[in-house]
Amino acid sequence: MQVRAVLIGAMMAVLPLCPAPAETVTFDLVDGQQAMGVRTGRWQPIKLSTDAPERMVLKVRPRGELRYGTLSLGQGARAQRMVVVDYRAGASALYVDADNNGLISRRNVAPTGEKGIWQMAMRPSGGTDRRTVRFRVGVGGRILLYNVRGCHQGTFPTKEGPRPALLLDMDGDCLYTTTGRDQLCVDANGDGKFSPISERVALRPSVRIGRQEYKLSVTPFGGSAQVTMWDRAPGTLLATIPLKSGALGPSIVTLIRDDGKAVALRTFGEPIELLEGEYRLAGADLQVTDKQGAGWRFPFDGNGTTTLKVEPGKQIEAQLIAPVECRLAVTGELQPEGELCVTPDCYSAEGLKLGDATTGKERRNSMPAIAELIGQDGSAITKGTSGYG
Ligand SMILES: [Ca+2]
Ligand SMILES: [Ca+2]
Repeated sequence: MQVRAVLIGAMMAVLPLCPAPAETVTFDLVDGQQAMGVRTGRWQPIKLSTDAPERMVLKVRPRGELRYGTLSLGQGARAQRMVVVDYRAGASALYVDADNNGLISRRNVAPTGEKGIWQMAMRPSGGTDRRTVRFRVGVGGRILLYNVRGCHQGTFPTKEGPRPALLLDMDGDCLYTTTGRDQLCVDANGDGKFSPISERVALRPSVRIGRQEYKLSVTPFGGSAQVTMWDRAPGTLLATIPLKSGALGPSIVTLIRDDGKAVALRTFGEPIELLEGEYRLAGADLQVTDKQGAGWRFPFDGNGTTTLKVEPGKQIEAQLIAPVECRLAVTGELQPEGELCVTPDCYSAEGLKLGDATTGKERRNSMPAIAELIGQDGSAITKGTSGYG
């Protein structure tokens, strides 16, 4: 994908040039099973195995079958700590290597709580606050379930003033990250509740709460956040899908903006207005008419690796979905008397995977028109399977 930035002087003149100031807000740990009516600490599974880890010293006498798993709390190499379940139906014991020294002794036994729930206070790696972690064994003893009790509570700036807010660690690693399932709740309308649609959102570098968008940077353990109210300004994208020959029909390229919003691009070869932000390619559905007049359809999907950065008052130009390259993938398993199938998978430069191309109503395994689509080195790429007896 080639991107070129062009400044549009006329647009710059009408756009506000001073960004809103960032505000630092603080969040405090609330060690409760509920905060403002929201349940904290979702149960997370840890897979248990009967294979003992290599570096482990066991100084307890097992009464049942030992099963091992890994709990990850905090950040860095020391985030992972071993858990050992001495499994006996109805009378299991749990050991947690909370101090992370690879040694399991009587000191590591988790206190038995009510309803078979163990409870231990632990400091996540790299963090300062001790967290209450609760455990229970799943039915059959193949998984251990745990939850980290509590969340972080603070206030969040809105145009109507500060509003109550919560940070929720939804994946149980004691960290607030923008790549996982963690969430932010802000009672923007001040009714004492968090609307699940407009006031409870996935934690991302930019979030929309109510009608306002914010840029957001939260410290890993949730103590504070930098918050900037943000109104996205428009920029311009000139996207092209280069074809060596043939003609592009009505096609769609799907982009996912940094706030998770999906945008369908349908205009190619002429500039269109898009709100500023980082857009990631997430799919495409191209319709191409080849030189013989036959119509082809090329579906792409997957998680594109490259992003388009649309900046206010600027135009970027981007070539999309070209070139396409092949990688060999082994499909299926080699049976004793069977055959091994090797399939060339085709990917766009952005990392999108080409699905089965179709022409007319017919579904085909080979795609002679693909060379027309990529047109970079002129080599024909066909998609099919080769067998080895
Ligand atoms: Ca988390
Ligand atoms: Ca509310």
